[in-house]
Amino acid sequence: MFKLNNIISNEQINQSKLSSATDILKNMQSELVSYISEGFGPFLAAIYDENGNLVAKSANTVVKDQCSNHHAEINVIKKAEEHFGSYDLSKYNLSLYITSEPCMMCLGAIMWSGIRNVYYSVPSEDVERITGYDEGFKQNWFDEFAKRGITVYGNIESELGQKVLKDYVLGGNVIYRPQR
Ligand code: AZG
Ligand code: ZN
Repeated sequence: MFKLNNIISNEQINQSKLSSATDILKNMQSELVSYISEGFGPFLAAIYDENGNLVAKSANTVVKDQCSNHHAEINVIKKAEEHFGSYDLSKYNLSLYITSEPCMMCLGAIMWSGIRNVYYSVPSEDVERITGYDEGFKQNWFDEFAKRGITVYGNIESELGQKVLKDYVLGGNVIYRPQR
C-alpha cells in the first residue's frame, strides 16, 4: 500500500496518472449533481481508454430500474463490453473512474471485466457514515487487485464527493437497502 498526502494506491504513486484522474473525478462530481436531480442514484462511473477517450459513462439506476445490481460500475462495464462486443476488456487497457469506492458486488464485476486501472473519490467508510448505505465487506482488496495486475488509486477529491453525498441525503432521496 502506498500513500501520498491523502491518496492511497496499490502501486508507487504516479503523479501524471493522479493529476489526470483528479481532473476527471472533479468534473464527474459536478455531473453527478445533475444526474441526481434527474432521479439517478448518487454514484457515477466512467470508463476511458489509454488515449483519454471516453468509452462509456453511467450513473446508478437501482431505483429507476428497480434492480438491486444496477450500480454505476455494473452499468458502465456492461456498456463498455457492448461497445467492444467483448466480455474481456483487458486488451483495451481501460481505466474506470468512480465517484465513490466500489462496493463488494462491484469489486467482483471489475475483477472479471479486464479493467486495468481504477480511480475513485469517496472511501466506503465515508459513504456508509454519510448515507447509511452498506458497502459490504472487502478484505485486502487493494492487494488482491495488485496480484491481478489492476492498479487502484483512492480518496481522490474525496471532500467534493462527500459534499455531493451529504446533499443527496439532505434532499430526502432514497437510501435503498433490503429490510432486515
Ligand atoms: C454504491 N457504491 C458505488 N461505488 N456505486 C454504486 O452504484 C453504489 N450503490 N450503492 N453503493
Ligand atoms: Zn456497487
